[in-house]
Amino acid sequence: MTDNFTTTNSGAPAPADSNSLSVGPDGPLPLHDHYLVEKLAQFNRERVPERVVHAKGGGAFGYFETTEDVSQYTRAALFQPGVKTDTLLRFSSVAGEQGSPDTWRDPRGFALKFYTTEGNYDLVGNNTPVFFLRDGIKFPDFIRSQKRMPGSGLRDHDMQWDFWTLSPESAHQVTWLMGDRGVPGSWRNMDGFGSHTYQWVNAEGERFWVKYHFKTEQGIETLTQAQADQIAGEDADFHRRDLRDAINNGDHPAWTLYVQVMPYEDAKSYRFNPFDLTKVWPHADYPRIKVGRLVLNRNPENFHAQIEQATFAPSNFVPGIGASPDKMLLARIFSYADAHRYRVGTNHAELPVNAPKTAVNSYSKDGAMRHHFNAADAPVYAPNSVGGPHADPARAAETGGWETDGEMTRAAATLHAEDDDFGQARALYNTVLDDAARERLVNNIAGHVSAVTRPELLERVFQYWTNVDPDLGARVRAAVPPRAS
Ligand code: HDE
Repeated sequence: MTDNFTTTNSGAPAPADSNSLSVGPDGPLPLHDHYLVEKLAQFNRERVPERVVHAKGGGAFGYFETTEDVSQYTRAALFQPGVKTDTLLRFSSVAGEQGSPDTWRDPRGFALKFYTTEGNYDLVGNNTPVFFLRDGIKFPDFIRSQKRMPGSGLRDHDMQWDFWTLSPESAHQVTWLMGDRGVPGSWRNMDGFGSHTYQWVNAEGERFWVKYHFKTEQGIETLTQAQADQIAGEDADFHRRDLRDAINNGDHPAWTLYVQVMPYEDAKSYRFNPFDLTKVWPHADYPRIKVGRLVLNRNPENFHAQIEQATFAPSNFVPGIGASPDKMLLARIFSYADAHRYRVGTNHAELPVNAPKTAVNSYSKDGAMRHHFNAADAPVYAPNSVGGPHADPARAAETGGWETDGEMTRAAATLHAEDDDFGQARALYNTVLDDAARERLVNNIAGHVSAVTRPELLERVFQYWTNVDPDLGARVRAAVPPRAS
């Protein structure tokens, strides 16, 4: 067996593993000990900035197989019957930093990359079908209210509830968050959602609105607050470890993908604004249609290279799939690629984990860490008369998008007949939860609200929950220990 000798980063034999170069065994260290310098300098540069949100997570590779025929709704190659597509799925929590416990109460990210034959398609969702906000302009404020106070560096329940009670549109998602689904038993035992409304376009150019539902085949499992708190103290990486071990043991988790499909014209008159991210489409209105199956069967070989540096972007669409007038989605379409250029680098899409399986035939060039380059005589501009790539004219003619007009304005979206801030949270509380789940919801809220210090804020919290449902409001008020005045 050849010896396994250490080298420098430039491949030369390393001079030593345990001793720096010195003048005599007891003397000073000369600056030209480039190997000592290389080791220390490389060590200082081992981190890329963690994700400003969704920093803690884990993931695995797998495949998606389209088992049904949904070609009447979309021409996307990956969603044609029988097509199997490699995937990467990253799970995450939202507010915690890289080292935070997996079992903190939080929504979970469900970021899915499909390496399709038409380029990468990224569906970057959560484990809940809704979100706290309707307009991305409030997102930085929302996330800051869930993280750390500028002075103390501590998280603060006053800050969280101040934001939520002043943003009533958050009520549906906060009800989800404070309920059982706020702490999944594992990433394998939770559902995933696209959350937003997206657009599918079929081969004839007909447009449809869709919502994605990934139903876990492992069954839903959740942790009580007490279980979550105990595990947080014992194993901060509880979910990450569970996924890694399951796949290593050949226990490959799977989800069945369904979509709800709304005919294009229905959107205008539907009882809810179908593009409002704080709302679901009741399944009785638009039943779920089965599409296929997602399986995770391969762990990452290197966590930094394949998970920490993985970049998912809602802007990564493929033909037959597009955006919708959901203001949150439209803001995300800018933000993610911007975050990746900053966090991982200009050429992040060239990293193996982010690179498409199809050829990149673009005029992008140079920039830090550029790896791919075109032929020496390939033109660097378009239009050109020397055979460089040009856009397929058929693409420009593709339908997609939506008709719209009106004066520029800053205003909330037009309300539909049943649009409000609390109705769907009320329906969740009264018709989806059973008595035991309602009891746990009350206790979880009361436990979290008990750390609120400002009396007038506490009154706003009680009113917030009373607006969801008077019974819930009364139970929360009764469950929160009175404040010493
Ligand atoms: Fe994100 N979000 N987000 N988000 N988000 C990021 O991208 C952002 C939103 C979600 O595993 C960031 O690379 C804006 C909704 C997941 O790598 C950032 C808005 C949903 C992940 C960002 C939202 C999500 C992110 C942070 C309001 C569910 C992790 C670092 C318009 C439907 C993806 C990064 C992964 C990550 C921006 C709201 C899910 C900053 C501006 C709604 C799963 O770009």
